Amino acid sequence: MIFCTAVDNFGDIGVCWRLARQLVREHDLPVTLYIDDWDKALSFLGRQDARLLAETREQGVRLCHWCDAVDWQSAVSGAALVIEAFGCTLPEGVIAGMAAMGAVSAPPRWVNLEYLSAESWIEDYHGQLSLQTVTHPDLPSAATTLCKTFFFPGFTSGTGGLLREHDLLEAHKSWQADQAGTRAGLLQALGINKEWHEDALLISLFAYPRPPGNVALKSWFAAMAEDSQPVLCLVPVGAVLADVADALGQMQILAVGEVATLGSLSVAAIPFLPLDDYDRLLSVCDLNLVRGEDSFVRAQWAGRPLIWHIYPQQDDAHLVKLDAFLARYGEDSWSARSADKLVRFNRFWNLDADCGKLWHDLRPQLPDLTYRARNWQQKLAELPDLASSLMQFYRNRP
Ligand code: TRH
Repeated sequence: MIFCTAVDNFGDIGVCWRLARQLVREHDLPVTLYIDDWDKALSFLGRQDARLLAETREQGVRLCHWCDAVDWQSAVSGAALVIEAFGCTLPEGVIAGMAAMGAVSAPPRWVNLEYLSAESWIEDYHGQLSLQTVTHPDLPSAATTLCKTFFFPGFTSGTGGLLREHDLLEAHKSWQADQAGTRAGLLQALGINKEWHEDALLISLFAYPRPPGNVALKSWFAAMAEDSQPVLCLVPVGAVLADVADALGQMQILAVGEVATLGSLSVAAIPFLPLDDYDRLLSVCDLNLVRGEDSFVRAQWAGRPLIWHIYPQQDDAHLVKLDAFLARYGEDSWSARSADKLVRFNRFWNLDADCGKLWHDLRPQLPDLTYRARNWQQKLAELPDLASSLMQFYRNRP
């Protein structure tokens, strides 16, 4: 069983759904995924037809609405593994149900799946236990102790690794083997005319909206407008389109399928793609701007240079996480020149600073950065994927 609260946006649902689907497909487990924001989950999965239902099935996963009506004690009985995603608070009935199972035989394994970070401290906390004493009137004994394990995704062998389906890298390989064909097919399906993309540098832009001004976006767009080569920037529909309109000096927000131009730059609004189509888009772009957690990981599997808009946190805690990632991403054999440009652009992007000059420095480095991004992808692929790590932990139960 997986429990997911949708804090905001789509990342929490995206990660939980991807994990659930992989546990079914590749590990043959029956999986139930409880999600509190039912409407958001269904719209993410394109399953609005199930809006009035309390549960449905999708690709072998049992999807359930996490709501007050659920009898949690019976829902959890028989579960072998309970995953609370991102420290969401489990319903009391689930805890009591697990404790009741523990009082008579073995309780389910209980895992708190944490957020992704490249910081080195997570290796110390990955796999750590927390003991919880549960008292409940329905329990046969006065108190039962449950044990929760903290599970951290990450970039090193001391962590749980990253979500990666077993056939993902093969899929990228075949999309990229005929890059021009895949790209043309995708853009045609999106209704984007050939005139916009032949010979253009292709960029995907998935980012958070910012307070009025959006210096980073404005300065970057202005710099791309001056490029000697055409650029096509694809923006999946979302709140950032208001910033895009502002950066283009337009009053109207682009509707899906519309293209606007500013010098050498063309910007197209595209639909929010189904998960697997989004992978294909990342695969054939020359540069991907991604955000949050899941799209950030997917861009790394695509083996293309990326700019990461990290989820902003209080007291700028996210900047520490950003630097920890950039330090890992830029280490090893990176040529100082190209890595430095990418690292600086990432920092300026997150600080909402002027990215204009940086873009002119970065663009010529993209071929080298593509080569580096592929090496990074290969290095990450040497680690076990997150679902397999979880399975190993689960099977090694005492
Ligand atoms: O949407 P995000 O910003 O999500 C999260 C949440 O805000 C969460 O609360 C926070 O904790 C976390 O970031 C760090 O970004 P993310 O994680 O990339 O999630 C977006 C999901 O949407 C991801 O699964 C990829 C998917 N997606 C598509 O399926 N199609 C698309 O066209 C796009 C742009 C994304």
